[in-house]
Amino acid sequence: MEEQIQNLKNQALAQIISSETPEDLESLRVTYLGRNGHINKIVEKIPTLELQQRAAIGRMVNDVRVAVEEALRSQYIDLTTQQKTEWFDPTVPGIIPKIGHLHLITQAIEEISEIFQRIGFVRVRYPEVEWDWFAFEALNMPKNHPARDEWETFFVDTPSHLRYGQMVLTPHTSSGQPREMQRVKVPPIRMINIAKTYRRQFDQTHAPMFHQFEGLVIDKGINITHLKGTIDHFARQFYGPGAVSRIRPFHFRFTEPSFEVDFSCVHCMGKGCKFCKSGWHEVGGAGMVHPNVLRAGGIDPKKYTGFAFGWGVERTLLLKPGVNINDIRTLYGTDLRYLKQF
Ligand code: FA5
Repeated sequence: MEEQIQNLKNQALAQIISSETPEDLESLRVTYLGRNGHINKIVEKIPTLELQQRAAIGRMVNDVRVAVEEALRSQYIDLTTQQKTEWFDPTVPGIIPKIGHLHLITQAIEEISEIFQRIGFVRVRYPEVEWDWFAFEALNMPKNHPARDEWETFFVDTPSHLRYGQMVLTPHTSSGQPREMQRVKVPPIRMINIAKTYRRQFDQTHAPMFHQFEGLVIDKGINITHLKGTIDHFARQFYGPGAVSRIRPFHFRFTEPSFEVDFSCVHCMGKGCKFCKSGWHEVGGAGMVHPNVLRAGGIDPKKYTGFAFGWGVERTLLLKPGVNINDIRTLYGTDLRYLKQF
């Protein structure tokens, strides 16, 4: 009986090892391990054996069952992985993994932050969803003031705050001015607030979501020359040594006097060319912080003065040579042919 079991094991393992397909293996499994298979046939005979033989034969049969199961499993793995690797051609060139990079707006934001941080500005972030009070009221634009229209604001349909009014999507980073004054409390303040901003605008030069960067400096004795020096410094650092800025009189409720800020065209350095028409590009506004805004932020306008500026990141970026698009919305597209150039 022992010899018969040993022969059965050898025969089963030999057949398993030489089998060539998973289907062959399945038929061997039925032949040896199935209900009417060879192993069960021996098991059925065990009760007919002498008492002292039964335990030893039982153990032997069990060892054979385990060996056959293990051989079936390992041969199956061999056959199936062999089938897959059979077609592997090591000479086929590999697939180069796609490596991404920061989006060019993010790159611009990092560059802008670094330029201002090097001259002592502190980067801060204020909410993308803001209260009316910070976006307008504290900036000298009382309720129903027509100047608010300029900001084509998205209002959030939630109950108003008792003190801060309605919830809005931040229409400009100037809302960071009163927030920063309240945070710092006692000047000096040198803030650079870069954030997403939202307006109900959509055309070649306007996106409903865009980015602004807001500078705010408050201290004793701050005047327009500090503002102009800071703007010129930024122009040289961002566009190159020859770049200059120009400020033109304008009106904002939250600065007095107020200006619009232009940078010289990098292609013609202010002479006028096909990229700029007049030699200049407008990037945003600036001015000396209005006393009412200082008061709203808890700062005494008799002791302190300050300047502020707020420019569009995208507009500022588009003036760089090489960016070369005539529709701001391209920046938010997913066309990798454009994006991967940067
Ligand atoms: C303001 O938002 C003022 N808060 C700027 C300011 C700050 C003035 C501090 C004085 C002191 P204005 O609405 O002009 O200003 O927007 C500033 C710049 O944001 C624009 O010149 C433009 O560069 C950019 N901008 C405005 N709207 C859009 C838009 N829809 N898409 C892309 N860029 C925009």
